[in-house]
Amino acid sequence: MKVTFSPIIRKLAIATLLALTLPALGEDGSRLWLRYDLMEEPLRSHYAETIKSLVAPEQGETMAAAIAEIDMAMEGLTGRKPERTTLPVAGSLVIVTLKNPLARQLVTKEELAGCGNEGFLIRSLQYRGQPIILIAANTPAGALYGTFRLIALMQSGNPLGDLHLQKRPGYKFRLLNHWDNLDGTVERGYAGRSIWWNHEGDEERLRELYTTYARANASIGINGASINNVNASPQVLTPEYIDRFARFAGYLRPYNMKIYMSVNFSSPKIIGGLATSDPFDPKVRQWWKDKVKEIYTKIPDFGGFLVKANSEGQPGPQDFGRTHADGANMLAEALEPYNGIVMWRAFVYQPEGDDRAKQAYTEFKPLDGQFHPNVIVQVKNGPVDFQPREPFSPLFGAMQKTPLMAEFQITQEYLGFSSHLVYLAPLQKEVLDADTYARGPGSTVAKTTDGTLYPSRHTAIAGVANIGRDTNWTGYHFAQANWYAYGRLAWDPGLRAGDIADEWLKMTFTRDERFVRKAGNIMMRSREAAVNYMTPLGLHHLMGWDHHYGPEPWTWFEGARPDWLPSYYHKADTAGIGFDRSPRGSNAVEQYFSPIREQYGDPGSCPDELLLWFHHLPWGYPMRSGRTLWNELAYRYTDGMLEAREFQKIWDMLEGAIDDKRFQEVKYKLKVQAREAQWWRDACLLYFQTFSRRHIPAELERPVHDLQELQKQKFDLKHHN
Ligand code: BDP
Repeated sequence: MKVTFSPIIRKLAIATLLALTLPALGEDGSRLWLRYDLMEEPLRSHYAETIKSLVAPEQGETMAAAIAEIDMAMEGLTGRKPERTTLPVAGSLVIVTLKNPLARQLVTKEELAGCGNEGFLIRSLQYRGQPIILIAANTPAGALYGTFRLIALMQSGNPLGDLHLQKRPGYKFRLLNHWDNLDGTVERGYAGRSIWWNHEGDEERLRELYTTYARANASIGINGASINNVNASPQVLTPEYIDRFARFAGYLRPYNMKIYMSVNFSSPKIIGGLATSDPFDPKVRQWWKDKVKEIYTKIPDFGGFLVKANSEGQPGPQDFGRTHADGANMLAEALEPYNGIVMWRAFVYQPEGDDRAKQAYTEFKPLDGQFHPNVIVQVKNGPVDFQPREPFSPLFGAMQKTPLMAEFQITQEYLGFSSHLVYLAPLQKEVLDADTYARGPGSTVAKTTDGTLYPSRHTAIAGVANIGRDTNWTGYHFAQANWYAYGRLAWDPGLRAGDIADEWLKMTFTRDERFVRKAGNIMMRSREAAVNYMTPLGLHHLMGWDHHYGPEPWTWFEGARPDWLPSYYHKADTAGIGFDRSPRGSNAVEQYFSPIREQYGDPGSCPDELLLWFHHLPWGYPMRSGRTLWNELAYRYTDGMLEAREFQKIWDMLEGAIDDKRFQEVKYKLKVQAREAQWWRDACLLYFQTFSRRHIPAELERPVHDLQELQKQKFDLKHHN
């Protein structure tokens, strides 16, 4: 029998079908956490009732951005944009800055003083007996951040009944560092080519791209980005490229984001035609002043320079017998009249040093107090180089007269690229919360950098971006969480990693409680799992030396001295394993304050997690767990591997809770991760086994690969790259 439908029913059916399938089809990750899909009841009505109209009387592009955002969010979440009214009525959302007379009726100047320049308050209030919601700030930027926070509250399903929120950022400059090259490649980028460079195309599409980028950053409070690689091409300072920077600055400006530039110290010679780039040469100093003036003519709110100097072959002031301070101060002087800043990196790496972990402190600590006030020294979170786990850099707390900023890596250079799910907020928290004891107990890294312990005009934090041209921006849906969490922590280092994960999951996937709990559980376990299957117990640099992907504990490092080969970092030998940084060894522990110095310096009190970072110990060394060191190593590797398998099992339980496209994509990546966790474990254990001359403990599964197989994998990987 042929069933026929009336045209109206047919239309309705098609519409319903489209409504049901479109969001799912559209779940390609491109909307990040700013997915304003229709809320279910009763929340939908609750939000629609609570925000029926909008009072936002101020002009300006940042206010306009806030208004556009709340319109978009309300339309998406509730199906209806708020009406615009001039005066608050029942159900109005009022967005104002202190400048506006209405603000002064609703909030006092003193109350707003606590919000600083970029903070805000959100309150449920009565206005002439009518319930309203107020977002108030001292500046449009604060109003924009408040608007995004209110939207996030709705996206994560919070009731809007009784709001009383006051926030201000922990750091003044909250930056992303893009390591993007002008040819469009991205150094250590795993999400496709650069969104900034060599990306010509339809102007409208590009505007949309940069606007989404800026919205995403504003939604988490990031207020600046350096958009070219720290291994900087001098070309960025040519008029042609300055114009491009200016164009990008225009896209980001409404969202309170400033543009920064990485500069090459040899620029005066290379593009300026000068005989030298010596910072003491008057012509060189003038060249930088003129350049900076040219930049500010085109970009009045330009943020400043980021500099990698005398590191990994980059030029710098030491080439002319000058110090880092001499170099930084020359640039600072040029930027000072425009309130620009210099972020001078302390990542100085010359392979010939005796212990790489000591180098930054050795070079920078003596310069404390010599930098101009608009210089911030940018210090990688650990003393070496973004390893899965490092102790905090001893420079934190040690430079007391120079503002320091922490640099984290969001792109997963040493943590499985965009193939492994590794949620980085626990790593960042571990560092920010670490106690340096610089001013006694409680002198956390956060407090030594956010102005609490050493008041300074400038406080800042940086994250190396994981963003590229991939549809989902970061190469992996879960890598978006690392961008998100970094921004949230830069705004408020006191937030908890688990809370940020929950919030992100709700906004990005679904508010389904079971999903959030289980996926959040994977996220919170993921970093420790990766540490265990890659570099447990404080080991580091066991990966391939050039590509940094996959295990190569037998690796040799370019430029390393012959006597380092092949195990400069892990020092495995027949007697034991680990880098002795105690007073008996390189004495890197001396760079820490007491009692950290003593605690780390003695294997009896050094935490297991950092044991082999600081000590070379015999294979039979008795661990706290009751195992020998060798057994503990095998145990941890196996544990990491089993965790990765467990993540697959947990994820599989979540089928149906989210759209199938993203579910399957994550499922596939988790499979890759689990396989590679085993690859890491087997390669490292088998390799160390040859030194330890020990058997893999009977209770643990034996590694499956033999050495020949390992060699093959090594070649496959190199070949592949
Ligand atoms: C290392 C990266 C290298 C960067 C360097 C840096 O491998 O690509 O240029 O850091 O931070 O980890 O400058």
